[in-house]
Amino acid sequence: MRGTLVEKILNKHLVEGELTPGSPIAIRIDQTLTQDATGTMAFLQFEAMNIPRVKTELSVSYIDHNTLQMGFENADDHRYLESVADRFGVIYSKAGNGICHQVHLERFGVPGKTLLGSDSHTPTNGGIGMFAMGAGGLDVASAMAGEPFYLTCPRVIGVHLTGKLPDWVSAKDVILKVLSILSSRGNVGCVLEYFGEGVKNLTVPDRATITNMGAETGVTTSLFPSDEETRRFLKAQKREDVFSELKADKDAEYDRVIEIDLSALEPLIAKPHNPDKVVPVREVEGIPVAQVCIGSCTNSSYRDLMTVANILKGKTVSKKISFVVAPGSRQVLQMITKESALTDIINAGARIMEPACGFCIGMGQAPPTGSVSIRTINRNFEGRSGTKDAQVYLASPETAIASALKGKITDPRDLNMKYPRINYPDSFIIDDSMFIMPENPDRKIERGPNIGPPPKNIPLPDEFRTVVNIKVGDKITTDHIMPAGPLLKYRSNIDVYSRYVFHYVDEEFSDRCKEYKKDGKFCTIVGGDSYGQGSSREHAAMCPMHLGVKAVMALTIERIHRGNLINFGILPLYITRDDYERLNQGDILHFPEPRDNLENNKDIRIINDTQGYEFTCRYDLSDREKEIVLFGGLLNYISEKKKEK
Ligand code: MIC
Ligand code: SF4
Repeated sequence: MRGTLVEKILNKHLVEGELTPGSPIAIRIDQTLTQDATGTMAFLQFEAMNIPRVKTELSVSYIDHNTLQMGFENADDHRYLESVADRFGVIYSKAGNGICHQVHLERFGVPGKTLLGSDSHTPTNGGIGMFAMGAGGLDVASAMAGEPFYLTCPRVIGVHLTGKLPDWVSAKDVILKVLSILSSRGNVGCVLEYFGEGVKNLTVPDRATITNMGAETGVTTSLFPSDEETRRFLKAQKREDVFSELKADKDAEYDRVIEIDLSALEPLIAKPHNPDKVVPVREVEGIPVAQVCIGSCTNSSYRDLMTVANILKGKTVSKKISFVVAPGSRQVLQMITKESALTDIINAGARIMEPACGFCIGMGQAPPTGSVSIRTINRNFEGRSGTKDAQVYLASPETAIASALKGKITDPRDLNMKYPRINYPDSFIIDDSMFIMPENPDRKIERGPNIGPPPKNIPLPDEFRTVVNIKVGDKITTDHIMPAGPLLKYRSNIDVYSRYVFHYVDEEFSDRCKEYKKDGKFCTIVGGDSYGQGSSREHAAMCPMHLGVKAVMALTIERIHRGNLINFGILPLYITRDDYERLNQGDILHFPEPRDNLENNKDIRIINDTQGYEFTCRYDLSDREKEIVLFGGLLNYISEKKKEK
């Protein structure tokens, strides 16, 4: 990693360890962001840490995921978050102000700083050269408490960009190309660093689309250099003062280099149900479409919506489709209103949503049964849209809009019109009136009846028995483990939310956990390759923990989810394909000496009581992570460490 931008930023923030790829390090966190769906629990955990004021340079609490307020629960969460932000010194971004990543890029991101967010798409701010990572809420809470963030020193994959994007091909196609090369698994512990002549031909919003969806490859983060283009963007946001130039050395050493010639790209699309099922649009053109949704933190910038508006001007979309547009931020909405582009979009037949995550997280706009939906979002996991058998495709705004006009999947180059190449103006509308600045350290914290305390765990027992409660296949996402959509309102009520663990995979999972608990047994989850892909939601670990899950055994486990398992005292264990094949749902597994195994660096010994054989599981825990698991999770660890001081 010598000479890379990653090395330079990490060097400035390193507080523990050495910058040797693969080894554990700790870095100082300058900024944090939280959003309502993960933030409520993060702040409840922050409260449990008894720290009077956040210790970061800047922390922002966004309301963007669940803004529908179908009932009091959600509105109570917002009120809680507003009061807690005021009390602890956090900026509060009201519902309607926009999606956290887009707004953060516009108003707060700073090149060269570190950002930790309780959302997996936090790397969006890598578009202006931040080292921005997603993590579980508890990790973000401890960063707000001034603790460093622990991670594995990454390997740096260089993405060498040359050329210039042709007409009708845009940033989404670049990241889809990257996904087609790297796939959505096997990239844990890497960072994507973009460099080369082609970089200057991409604007900051383009770069942010690329770093945003880099999350789908499973890397720790993605980042671009900070250059004159970055300065121009910050200047247009009236924030030129935070600009600094950042770039890798000419002879920087990358672990691997991926070559992408922007000029040679064509419109691409990801087929259901994974973002890495990428094919040229040409390969699937003609498939009838029921819905087209433009929005999400990936593609909802001024450029994206102006492109859409310019293509639509004077036209109407196909009568057969439902056409939905959600701007990424209030600034984007204000800009497209000012320039009358919003009128063009409305005239074309759009349903305009407020600037929020909305349909991206299954909050509304579920497509009809078995239908095809083309979306500019970043994830098309099965069922995430709210319709189990919907066929969701991911594409650029250009491809989405061409498909909306024709009512079928269409390569935008077939629109036979001049490509509207959009740039942003010298200055955006700056209106920060929907931020609430923290003022009152004595503010009373307001809690609604749906807000429960964070669940507690016991230290890892000396010996225990678990039942294999579920055995799932490869690429199980956190959406499978802990569904969102209308259930988001239970994010601060763990007892209720836990009833829905694996709900759409195996409805009886949580009932069985409860039965086993009565019998004095814990549970194990057996997973395949790339277990825990996707969202940073710590509920995918916290709720299983609450139900008595003590171990996850999988072929591989994705980074953020692995961190969350550790934070909640669940053993993240690795098994071989043979072990995986041999284990059955219902098997009783005896852990005769797990503490002793961890303390003595030995593989975890397990006896399969049901089938009568013994096997061992590997793990890759640092000394600190072992201690956390032994204590039963990060909250217990922090309070024990405090006692020791
Ligand atoms: C997502 O895109 O899956 C989410 C919803 O933004 C999640 C966070 C959450 O589950 O609250 C993420 O990406 O981390
Ligand atoms: Fe929101 Fe979707 Fe972005 Fe997640 S991916 S932050 S749900 S817009």
